Amino acid sequence: MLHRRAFLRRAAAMAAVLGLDPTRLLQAGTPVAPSFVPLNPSDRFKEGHMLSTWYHGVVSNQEGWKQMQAGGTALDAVVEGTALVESDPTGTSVGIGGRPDRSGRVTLDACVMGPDGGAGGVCFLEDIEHPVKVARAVMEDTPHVLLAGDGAREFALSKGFEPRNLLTPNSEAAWKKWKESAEYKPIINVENHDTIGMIAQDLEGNLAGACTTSGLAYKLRGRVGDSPIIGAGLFVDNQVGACTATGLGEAVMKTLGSFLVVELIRQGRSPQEACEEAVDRIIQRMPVQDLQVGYLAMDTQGRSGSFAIHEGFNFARTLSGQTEMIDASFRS
Ligand code: SD4
Repeated sequence: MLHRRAFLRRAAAMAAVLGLDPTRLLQAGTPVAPSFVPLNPSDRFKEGHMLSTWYHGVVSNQEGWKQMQAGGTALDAVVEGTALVESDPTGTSVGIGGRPDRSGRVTLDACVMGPDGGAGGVCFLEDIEHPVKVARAVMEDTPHVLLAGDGAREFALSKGFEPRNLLTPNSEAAWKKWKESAEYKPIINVENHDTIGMIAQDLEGNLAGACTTSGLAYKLRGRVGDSPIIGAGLFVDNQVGACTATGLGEAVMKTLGSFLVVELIRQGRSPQEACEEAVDRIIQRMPVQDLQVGYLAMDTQGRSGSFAIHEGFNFARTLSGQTEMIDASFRS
């Protein structure tokens, strides 16, 4: 272990090299990047703030606002808001109507996080309309965070969720047509852009988030994306902020994108700066011409941010009950 005096000497020398005030390095918890301003805990926003990915985010946010008006928490808002989208058979990558894997079976991923640091998720789940509600049950009723496949299905049934066929005639027809050429190109903007990620801050100022999807259309059987993975598709820290991701899950998982965004906000970046940096982290690591990723983030003070690799990512933002659709800015 480094002796304290040696540590102080080393810190002072490092500060001299970097041209920093050495006392800053020695204060516990001082951010290394001095130009960013940490959040002030007393500035919590308490008028209701919601961000949801894509066009169907409007419906989710409206439901979330209804929940909040009726005394619901941020967790109620995100679970009930995203559950509505899961029930919409016209959506092609969430719940009912979600495109199947290449074997023709619909498999779903979802997770939730609450303000107390609780987290729950399900992945590779079949036959259940509301994976987001099962994720909430995993969080609230088990000591675990993530249940997969048959185990997740059995758990859902034990909780009273009814099994049902999620493959709609439309989805089945699209899958059969795809099989004729069976060309699998996971270009997110073209094939698959309905995942819903939703983050919210309620009237008490508490944060929560949910993310639910059927994942990539015609994926390999067993493929799980970022959406049920805490820190990848979703991350919430009630002291700092929340983030959710949409797009090619593999790129988000390799950079643990949502955790990264929240961590950057903790260090003093605005939600916008944090989303941009997380997108750049992907761009620095892999070729991105055929992949899309978008992040949505908020902090505790009612500020929001959004950023994508390419043009085309949009989202719904609700502040104090007023909802608008916004086109995210992008890098290329
Ligand atoms: C996945 N991230 O399974 C999801 C897909 C998605 O908009 O977000 N589509 O990789």
